[in-house]
Amino acid sequence: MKHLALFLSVALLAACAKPQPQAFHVIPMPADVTLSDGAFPVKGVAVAVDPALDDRSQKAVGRFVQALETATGVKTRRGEDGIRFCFNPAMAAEQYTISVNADGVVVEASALNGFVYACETLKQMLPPAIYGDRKAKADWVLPYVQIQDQPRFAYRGMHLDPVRHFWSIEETKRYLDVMTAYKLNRFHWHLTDDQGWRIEIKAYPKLTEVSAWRNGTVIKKDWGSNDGIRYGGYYTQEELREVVEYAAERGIIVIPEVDLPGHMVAALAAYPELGCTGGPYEVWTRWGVAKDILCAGNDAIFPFLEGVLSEVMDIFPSEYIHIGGDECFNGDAEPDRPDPWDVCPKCAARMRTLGIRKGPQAKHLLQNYVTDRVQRFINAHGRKIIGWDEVLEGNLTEGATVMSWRGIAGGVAAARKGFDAIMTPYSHLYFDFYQSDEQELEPFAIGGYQPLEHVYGYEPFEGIEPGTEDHILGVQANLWTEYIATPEHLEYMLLPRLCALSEVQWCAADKKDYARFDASLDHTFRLLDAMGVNYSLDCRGLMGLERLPSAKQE
Ligand code: TNX
Repeated sequence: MKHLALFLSVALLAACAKPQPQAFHVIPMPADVTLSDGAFPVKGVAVAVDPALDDRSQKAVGRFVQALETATGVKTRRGEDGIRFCFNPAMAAEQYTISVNADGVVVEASALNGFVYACETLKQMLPPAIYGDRKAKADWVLPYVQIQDQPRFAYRGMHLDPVRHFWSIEETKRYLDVMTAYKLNRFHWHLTDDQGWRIEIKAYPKLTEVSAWRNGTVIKKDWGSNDGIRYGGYYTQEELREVVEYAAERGIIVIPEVDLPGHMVAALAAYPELGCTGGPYEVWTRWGVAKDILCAGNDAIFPFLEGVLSEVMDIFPSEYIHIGGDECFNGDAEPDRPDPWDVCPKCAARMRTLGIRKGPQAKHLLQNYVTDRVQRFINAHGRKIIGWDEVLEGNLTEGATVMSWRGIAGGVAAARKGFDAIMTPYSHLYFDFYQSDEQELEPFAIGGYQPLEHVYGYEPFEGIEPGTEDHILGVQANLWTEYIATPEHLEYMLLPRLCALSEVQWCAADKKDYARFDASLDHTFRLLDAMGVNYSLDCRGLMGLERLPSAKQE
């Protein structure tokens, strides 16, 4: 009896001594997860990489191993008895599996994205310090688990506006790092607008000499004001290629946007002959919607746009090139001035040639003409266009993809008409909006109110006509930066809302669970701390006492 008691207590002690994993906090939650008791230690673990992995996948695995060595402070070794990365050609490109048991860890995928996502899932199952850049004391174990995972949507995007405020290459790479951690795969880079031009175009040097710089910036919404500080910047083609490669190594495609024919005042400041009035124009110093746009009646805009887009397509290998198309009419800065296309003789002549009759549709049909010509040029180079949902007004040419931003209506209509669409409605996915309803305590923002749970609650198929869902390629959030001037503030607006976005993009609708997501937030915050990126603690909407757990319990 004594012996049995001794045996039992030793067994109990042994069980207790067994490393225990922490709770499962992976975001976005993988499709299938089966946890079991036990954990596999990974400090100084053996790593084996299947030589069938392509170069970028090997590199991605290498970054994971490096992170593990840095965080644990111990080198890994080669061997089959630890973590094995295996090539499995039967799997889809973004799919992966992870198996952890007493024999070790087996990761399987068929391509870069699968391996990148498997590594991020492994990292999120480890202590958050794995995302840091130094050795940390922690329980370096992986839970026994079987994971099978793949995304719901193929297009999982995040947008960034480097025009209204400029973000360095290093800051942009950090943004991409955050996207990688949450398994996003499209970076929509809004590189041109009224307040600046950010792409070096060799054929049009004035775009960087003149258009990249503005004479000051409006202060908040005091429209007559100007801070008097010359502001601007641009990316050289070499830097742009560096970002494309950095993203590609992480399974992210960079989609550049050249916004046309509106949001072009910066370009007009350098090449005023491309506008209806001939200028002079100044790179805009205020926010809002400008009246002046490219002149649709002037043939010279096409060689200009083709020259710009040729260089853009050379830099960016993306299948999709975003050509903007938003807010061409009813500019708010000069409410009493007519739209230039309504009064421009060259535009009137173009309308006559095209047989466009006067009326409310005329301007939209003229915009269709510009979009169509640019689309044909892009298609002739083997690429496709994406346009903001205004491109759908009138007659959009087959093969275009619509980005639905003014709510979901654009996406619904696009899918009904047989166009592909990306959902990015400003009702849910505008990260320049406030996250807390106590706005006076928040950094100044454009307006709106999109707390974390609201973002999380977005269902991309809601409102989409049954049978047309296949046209919804995916989901993206936008981060416009009129009122965001520092990297800390940028990250504050981005996070943790991007984490909520990632579940909208990745998880099947029945796998989403806000309570479970919310319960992982503390882990998420520690992970972001380790990455050294900023985030909002007030993202749950309510601030002050009501947010404290003690107050909740009462
Ligand atoms: C609308 S979304 C715009 C941008 C602004 C943004 C501010 C879109 C296609 N156009 O030019 O920055 O609102 O939220």
